[in-house]
Amino acid sequence: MSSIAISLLDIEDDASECLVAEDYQTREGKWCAGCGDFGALNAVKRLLAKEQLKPEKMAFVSGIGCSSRFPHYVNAYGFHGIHGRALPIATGLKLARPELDVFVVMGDGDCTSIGAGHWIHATRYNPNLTVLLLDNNIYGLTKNQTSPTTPQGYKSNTSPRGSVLPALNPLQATLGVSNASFVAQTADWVPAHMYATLQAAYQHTGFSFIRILQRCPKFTPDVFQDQIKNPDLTELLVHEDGVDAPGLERLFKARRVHDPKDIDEARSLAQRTDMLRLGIFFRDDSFPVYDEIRSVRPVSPEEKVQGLEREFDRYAV
Ligand SMILES: Cc1ncc(C[n+]2csc(CCOP(=O)(O)OP(=O)(O)O)c2C)c(N)n1
Ligand SMILES: [Mg+2]
Repeated sequence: MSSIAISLLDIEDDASECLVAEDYQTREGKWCAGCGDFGALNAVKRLLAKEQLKPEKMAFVSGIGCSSRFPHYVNAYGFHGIHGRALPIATGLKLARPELDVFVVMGDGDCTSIGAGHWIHATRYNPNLTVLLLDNNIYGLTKNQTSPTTPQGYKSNTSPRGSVLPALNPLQATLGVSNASFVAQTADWVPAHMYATLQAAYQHTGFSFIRILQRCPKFTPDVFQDQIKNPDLTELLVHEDGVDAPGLERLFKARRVHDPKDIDEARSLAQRTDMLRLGIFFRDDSFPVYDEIRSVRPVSPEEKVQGLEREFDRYAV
């Protein structure tokens, strides 16, 4: 079930070498034609090239799902992990190797269903991770089961008469957690916005949570169709501390100035369903970051043995 994907191209450690987006891809993504995961991968590759990140200095951690195939395609260290467990794996990695840039890729089932407990606590721990939730509103890999984010009434193999509950809103849930420090929403069909959002998330110090609305042409082809066809149903959140990209103002007429420091407005906007909102809902760099306050000091084998002996002595009878 779990496997480790290590994919480093043989790139010489030459400071003068400039990597382009294509240098960060190892092979063609194995997703269906029209899957939004392709767009997310492209945006990530652009980010890595913009930041000139070294493949050997970053890691991509995922769970299990179509979206979790991501690490196989990125030229970096990768851990294609266990369903729902990407966040604790990534948190442990960041604690042990703070010098690495750690990215996490999860599906909606991965993050908001089996991994929900980890999601809440990772948000509160606020480790310095860039976290992508690829939300196609369905379990894709296992072929069409209702997930927590499936819209009410939507039919699937597990809910043939339609999902009975209102969908869980990942933005609302994340914004409700103490110490949540960065929450944004973007969409795979607005690549310029997705790229700008990834850049802002990467630059944020702490748990940068991005919900990427992701098309699944196979099992949820309808869920985002209205918004894709009619840009007037989408409102961009804009601010000097938010994200924007050239040309977006021509496509999206509805723009709202929202200060990402305003948690009350962020929560109120996240729960509204009148329009689709893209942008940074909340960000605050001043919150405690777990890997900074609890950094793990490297321990030598001798120190480990001494520590064990101390503990054995303590419990000796
Ligand atoms: C512990 C465990 N439970 C269940 C599964 C089966 N399983 C694999 S992927 C998946 C859901 C994938 O959906 P999602 O996380 O939304 O990712 P997507 O495929 O839609 O990208 C499930 C239930 C598993 N691999 N491991
Ligand atoms: Mg999914």
